Amino acid sequence: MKVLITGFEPFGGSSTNSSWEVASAVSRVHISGVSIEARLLPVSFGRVGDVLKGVIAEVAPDILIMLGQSGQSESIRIERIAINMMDSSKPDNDGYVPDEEVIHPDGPSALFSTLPLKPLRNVLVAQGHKVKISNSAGLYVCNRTYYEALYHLSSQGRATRSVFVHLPKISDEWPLSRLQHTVMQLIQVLI
Ligand code: PCA
Repeated sequence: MKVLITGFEPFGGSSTNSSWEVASAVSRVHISGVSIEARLLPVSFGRVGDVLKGVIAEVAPDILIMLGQSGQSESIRIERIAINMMDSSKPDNDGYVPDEEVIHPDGPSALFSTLPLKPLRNVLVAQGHKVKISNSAGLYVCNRTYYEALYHLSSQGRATRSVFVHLPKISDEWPLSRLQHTVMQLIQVLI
């Protein structure tokens, strides 16, 4: 069983990104019969799709978990939907600011996670983790990444099941160990 877990480089003037801190920490944990590969993604509307396709081809995962940081979030958000749109008032790390741009003109308006999210959420909540299902990953680079993954995997006919998860910033309430514990549990439930 192969799990690919992605995180992002810092953006918006921060020096760290909780998604990469967690992805790299989780990939160092050993679970028998499971390989967990972590890869770093650029916060770039223009480049993230090709980088993601490259790592999917390289790792050929059974499960793809994409992590992103959402500063405002009070809980860990399991994202249900990716929207075929990019829009932002803030530039990405290449200085690009999209204005209501479609990601794939031939793609559907929205694509959905290929994992059973409610059972996953229910198990994690029962274990005491603070997680909820979210119906919007925003329209910034995380949403683009999620859409790209779901579009690419389905057009390639790959059986990889995937989900995007937004994490809060690391803080006193959300130390790295807590975020890591929830993501590790999420992987345990999925495998
Ligand atoms: N969060 C951003 C992009 C990279 C990240 O970690 C987002 O929510 O779109």
